[in-house]
Amino acid sequence: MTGAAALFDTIVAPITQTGGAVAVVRLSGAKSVAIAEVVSDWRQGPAGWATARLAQFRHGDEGIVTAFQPAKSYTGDETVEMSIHGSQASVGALLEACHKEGARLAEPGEFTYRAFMNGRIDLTQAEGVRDTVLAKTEAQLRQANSLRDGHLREQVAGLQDQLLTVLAAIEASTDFSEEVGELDRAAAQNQIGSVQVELSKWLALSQYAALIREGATVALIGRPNVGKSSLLNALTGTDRSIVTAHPGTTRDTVSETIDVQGIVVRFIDTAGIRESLDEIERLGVERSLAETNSADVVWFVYDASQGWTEADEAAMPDRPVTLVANKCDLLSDVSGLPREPAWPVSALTREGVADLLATLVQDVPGAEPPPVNRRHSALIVEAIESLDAATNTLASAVPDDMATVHIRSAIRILGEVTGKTASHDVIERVFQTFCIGK
Ligand SMILES: Nc1nc2c(ncn2[C@@H]2O[C@H](COP(=O)(O)OP(=O)(O)OP(=O)(O)O)[C@@H](O)[C@H]2O)c(=O)[nH]1
Ligand SMILES: [Mg+2]
Repeated sequence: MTGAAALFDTIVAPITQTGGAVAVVRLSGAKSVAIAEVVSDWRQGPAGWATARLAQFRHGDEGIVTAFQPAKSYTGDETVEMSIHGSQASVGALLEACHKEGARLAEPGEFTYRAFMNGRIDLTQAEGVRDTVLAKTEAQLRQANSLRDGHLREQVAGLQDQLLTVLAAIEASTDFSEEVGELDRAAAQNQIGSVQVELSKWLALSQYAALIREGATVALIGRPNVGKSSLLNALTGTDRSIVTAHPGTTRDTVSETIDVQGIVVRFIDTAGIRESLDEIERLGVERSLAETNSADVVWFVYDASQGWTEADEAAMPDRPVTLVANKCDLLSDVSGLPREPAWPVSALTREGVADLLATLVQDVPGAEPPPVNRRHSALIVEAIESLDAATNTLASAVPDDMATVHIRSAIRILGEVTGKTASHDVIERVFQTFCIGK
């Protein structure tokens, strides 16, 4: 995929997972039709584009062949898609036959890479394709669709246009000051400011986009027997974790993932924290502490029926936690909990469990966040910095055209988001995250 010459190869790969009843093998590149005509009895014919037709394959299978002309294909190159039976044997034989006729096995993401190189899509849309394939929740799918539809591409282009207008005004006033007069600095600063405001808005919401994309991990910690495992089971509606009346039941970390209003949340049940002579338990406690450090959120569970004890205090980690007061079914009144503020719950009756879950998404704004991922937000931070430098220059005694350097750099950085001005390395890195056949 690296060399420019590789773009002229005809490539082939299954675009479906193996193991299904049907598999689709895609050929893309100038020799696609010619190869398909050798490996099957299919003939393109005079008006054969985008028409599905049954064909017999030389390796013995039969299936449907559809050819796409470059202007209308996914990759922007001549493409043929062959649907055959999904067995490994049949797919393998067809790939082998295509290979013999000169097709090279496509690398992961190479079909989409070609679509990008042929200008059919930008880098954000390519990322949208990848995210659509990987989406597990509806919210992830909405974000992916928005990227793939070119939503971010258009918005970035809009901001680049605004910056180009400012750039033109500055350049005109420095090059043709006699004709156009002095630069209206306030107006230029305002225009730059409005781009910065928009970028900052994206950045502020990007943490929610990340939450949707990457999900969150919640570690359940606390001393033994307070009901962490019971709570994991209650939260996830499973019997994932073993529950007994004996303190020290959970020895290893146990995790279960659920969808909380579109966010993939992985709950991690841990071994109760206490000093122990038992080596297995001690190793379990070490793992609990490690999970405590790496989780996005920590729920510290205590047994409300016993009150807040010294052992609870001793087990408290040195990081912000949400206190969860479990076994509230054993209390007649939860208004005066032994340690506040805490979320009163009962893993037994499930009282309060839904409210506790809701705390994970309470700060998520109702509106859909822009589909900004980590790669984009790092660039947005850089673009904002360049624009800061531009406004500072315009506010100083330095000649106005010094600001153009910073504005140009902001435009270039935004171009890295869409891939227009991205280096080969950056582009490669994006496509390395793709799966085969995409
Ligand atoms: N009444 C009542 N009992 C509960 C509740 N939650 C857990 N228990 C009981 O408390 C005991 C310990 O529960 P576990 O879920 O195993 O506790 P744990 O914190 O995972 O304990 P370790 O794994 O030993 O650290 C069991 O007998 C549970 O049935 C609750 O909300 N109410
Ligand atoms: Mg347990």
